[in-house]
Amino acid sequence: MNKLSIIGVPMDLGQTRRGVDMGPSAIRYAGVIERIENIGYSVEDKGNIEIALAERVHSDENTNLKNLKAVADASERLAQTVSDVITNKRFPLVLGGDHSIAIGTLAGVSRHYKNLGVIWYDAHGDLNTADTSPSGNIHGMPLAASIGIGDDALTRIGGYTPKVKPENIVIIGARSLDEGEKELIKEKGIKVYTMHEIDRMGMTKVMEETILYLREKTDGVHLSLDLDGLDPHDAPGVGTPVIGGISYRESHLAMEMLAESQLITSAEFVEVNPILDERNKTATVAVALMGSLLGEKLV
Ligand code: Z70
Ligand code: MN
Ligand code: MN
Ligand code: MN
Repeated sequence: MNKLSIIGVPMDLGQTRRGVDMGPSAIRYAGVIERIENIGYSVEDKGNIEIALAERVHSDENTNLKNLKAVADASERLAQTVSDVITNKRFPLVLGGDHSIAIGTLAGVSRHYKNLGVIWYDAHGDLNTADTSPSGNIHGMPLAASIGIGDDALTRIGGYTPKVKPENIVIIGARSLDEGEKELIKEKGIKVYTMHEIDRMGMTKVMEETILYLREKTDGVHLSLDLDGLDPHDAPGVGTPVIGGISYRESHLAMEMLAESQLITSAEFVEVNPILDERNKTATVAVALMGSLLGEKLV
């Protein structure tokens, strides 16, 4: 595929820190369009999905899920936009925004595949529900919602559930999982490479196994990359940094191996928070990783 569409999602309603809504601007400022055009893609920027202002959203007393209705509403519109991009035979590249946007992205992507695979590159599992969440933040729930677990308002975006089968998911970089998430991982048989496996096996082997595993099972693979999967030294501009993460170089290697595999059919880069960043470092890292993912060559 040599045509790509950028979709910005200035979402900050899935968590409580301000600034992550500026992620799409920071990533554009870091030169994403030119970077991808230079690889040889025809790039269209579809602008941003409209997101309600946090100051104007009132919490619903019937649920502990923060901003549930506003997140669900944005997810529906994002799903439709992503789906239209794929219908037009373009590669959707979604820029967040907090990770709750994956609910909408996956709802749009999964309409087009019978056996969608997902790579969840993240320090967290994002497998919470209203019952297990320590925070009520929906950005800790998108993977659970996508396998059909959680509030109907989140699991039924687009009118169907589930979006992804648990056995088609690979989590990479996990190092901060809540108890309920650990139970769900075991119960559903979700494949996880924690930091322990990355240290022990090396990123090369982790990616070789991931690619082999998903190639057999799936007819398309979505990459959902949370910048907090990287070590905070390399990606400081995130709301919930967790030390001991994946390095910049390991991440480039992972993206280059995904490019070689030609497995990835859609991608999103989330949780870039320019207010917490150091001179737009994290957005710049995100753009560099997008370059490698999309086939940029060093020589
Ligand atoms: C915690 C929760 C989370 C991202 C933090 C944190 C979840 N497990 N997700 N940052 N991207 O509140 O559910
Ligand atoms: Mn906002
Ligand atoms: Mn996440
Ligand atoms: Mn995370």
